[in-house]
Amino acid sequence: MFETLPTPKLDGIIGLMQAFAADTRTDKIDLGVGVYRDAEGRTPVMRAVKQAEARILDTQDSKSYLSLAGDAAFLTEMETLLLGGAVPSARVAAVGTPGGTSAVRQICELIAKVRPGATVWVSAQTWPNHGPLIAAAGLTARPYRYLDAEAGALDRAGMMTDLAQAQAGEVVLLHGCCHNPTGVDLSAQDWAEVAALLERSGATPFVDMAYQGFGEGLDADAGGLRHLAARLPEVLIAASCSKNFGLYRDRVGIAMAVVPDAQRDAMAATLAGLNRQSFAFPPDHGGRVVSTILGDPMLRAVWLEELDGMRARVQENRRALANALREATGSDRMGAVAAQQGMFSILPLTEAQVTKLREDHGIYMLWDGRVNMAGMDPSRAGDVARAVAGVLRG
Ligand code: PLP
Ligand code: TYF
Repeated sequence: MFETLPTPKLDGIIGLMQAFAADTRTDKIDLGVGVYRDAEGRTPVMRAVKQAEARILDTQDSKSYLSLAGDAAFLTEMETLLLGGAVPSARVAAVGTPGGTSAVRQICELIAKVRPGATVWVSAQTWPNHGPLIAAAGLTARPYRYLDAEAGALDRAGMMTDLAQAQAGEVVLLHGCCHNPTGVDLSAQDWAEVAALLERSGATPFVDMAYQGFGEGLDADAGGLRHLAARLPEVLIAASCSKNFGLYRDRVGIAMAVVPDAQRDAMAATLAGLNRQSFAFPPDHGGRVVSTILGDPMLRAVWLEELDGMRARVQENRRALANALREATGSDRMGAVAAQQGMFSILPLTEAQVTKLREDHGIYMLWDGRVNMAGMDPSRAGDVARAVAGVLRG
């Protein structure tokens, strides 16, 4: 029956991971896939995670099924981490999902249930998985302007003009913080302006939060989301614990909807039903690690200290690369890299220049010039900057 099955093109980021692994050059540098790396280039299991896992190993007496929504303690702790009490719990419905990817997909399926084919506005540059996940649920992605490439900053006027066209029954996808791929985030004032636009139009915000804690800090990074939740009747949320708990392959995420009290129970049952039709019970182990850490003051302190260290390292790498680029190019054209947030920035390179960096210098980045700031040790910033300056000169 599969004689005519075509070979689909898979995720380009994963292709790049495989190419990097196969590259035998010892001085190669991986600025591709978005995983955190320490000074030795490792993606370690966080200390608090190891301790929580040891505790779970000792005390867990059953692995029997729980509910379709997953572990209640995980859902409650995540609600507090994300929303910080901005709305009463009586307005919040949530389910665990296998990673943030699945949370995005489940929210898209939720939208499709009430508005088949609905428009989802996405920033013109966005995570390469957003388009396929939106399309898989039969929804229609429509871009809004986002990055002012020249300034390395928000195209505020372009964004607000485009979002003013979003209507009730349409959805606006926003990155909660640490925008992937640009590193350009909204200020508190920008969030307030977006909230005012959505309040006027009745369009529904959908916040994808994959890097809480990597920008300015746990609460500051959720400030925009909390503002929307406090002000608007409906907010959709997909969050990932892959980066801030380092739980990537354990697949820990949450799909959440903030709705008026009267719709909360229907929403909770609908989200649970969506889980049932795709995988039934969400994976439990990683979520239990998260709730064990967040629910214990000692483990929480250990986790926060390590997360603060990860954020500081990414910021240090940003400054190191911005300085090295200034030195190597003799210009401040890429100076904005220092001020951007989270793991990613876009360097102003063509796809041919990106290919040359990979082939001639063993420096791997995404086809659109996206670099993962955590992929590099500051001691290699000079090598990266000189190679980038070289390909820019042609
Ligand atoms: N959303 C964005 C913007 C991301 O960058 C990622 C990747 O980490 C995710 C969602 C989901 O990641 P995961 O499925 O690994 O939790
Ligand atoms: O953008 C990234 O690199 C991360 C990791 O299908 C990732 O978000 C990449 C591809 C993918 C899922 C996660």
